[in-house]
Amino acid sequence: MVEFRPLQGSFGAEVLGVPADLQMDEDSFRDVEAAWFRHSILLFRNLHMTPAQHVAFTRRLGPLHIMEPLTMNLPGYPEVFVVSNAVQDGKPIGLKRAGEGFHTDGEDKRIPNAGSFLYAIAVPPEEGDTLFVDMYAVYEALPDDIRQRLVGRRARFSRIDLHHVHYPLLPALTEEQKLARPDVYHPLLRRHPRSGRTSLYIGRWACDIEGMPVAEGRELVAYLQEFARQPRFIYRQRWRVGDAVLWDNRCTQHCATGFKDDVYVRTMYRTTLEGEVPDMAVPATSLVA
Ligand SMILES: O=C(O)CCC(=O)C(=O)O
Ligand SMILES: [Fe+2]
Repeated sequence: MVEFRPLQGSFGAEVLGVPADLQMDEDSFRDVEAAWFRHSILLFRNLHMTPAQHVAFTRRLGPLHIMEPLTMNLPGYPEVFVVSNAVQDGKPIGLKRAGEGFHTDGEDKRIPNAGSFLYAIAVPPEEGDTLFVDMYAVYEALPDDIRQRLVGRRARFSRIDLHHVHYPLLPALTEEQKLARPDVYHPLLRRHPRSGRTSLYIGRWACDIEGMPVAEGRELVAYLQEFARQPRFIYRQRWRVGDAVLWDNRCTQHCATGFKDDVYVRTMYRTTLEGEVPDMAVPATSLVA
């Protein structure tokens, strides 16, 4: 029987009683999926999955997204994106220092990714944790006056404006790259299509707020980002080899933390779910009264 052991209140659960290759019957799978919508992140331990099994499990949750360019994906498995500092035959096997900064995957795209499933292949003996933020809890804890200001609002997410801030060591975006990643607007209060719950939807590519003076929008975005970083909303995943975390990008944020990457190797395989255009939540009157 599949069981779920809560990680931090209702946020996150460890899944017990599933096969190590995650190939399970339909009833078990439905239990796992329902628990995912209840807890937003699921931790699996001691897995032994081939890349094909990793892909097969994720595909049961929805259509998969293939990360482009394909240079950072596992050879033969375009659905498996590699986060790693390892170098093989003089070539990096994956993307180094991915996701160091609170974000939700694909937030800077018109159609952000619904979920991601990260599997630990090699981990350093210390550090290299991932932080996950419960954005339902953040929304519910916001001061009333702030929540009121967010109703009906969308934030502007911009790679173009923030590329040099988040990737100071990378070359500037070319005109072609800018055209490929235009600014997008997403509702700040997002309704989850499956749980029906409202979360604060924000991440590191958010700049300012549509229809608000730029400085005021910037200040509010900075306040929200800061507010969401409080330890009471955060679960810290300390990775062991064989761990995998399935997270919901619609109602969580995450942040990779550093480690001694000149000393240790850290390699993670990630499958990514396609998503949908975010829905704006119309908050219950009791919360905005
Ligand atoms: O490596 C990690 O801890 C997370 C990296 C990340 O942001 C991701 O895979 O989406
Ligand atoms: Fe990420």
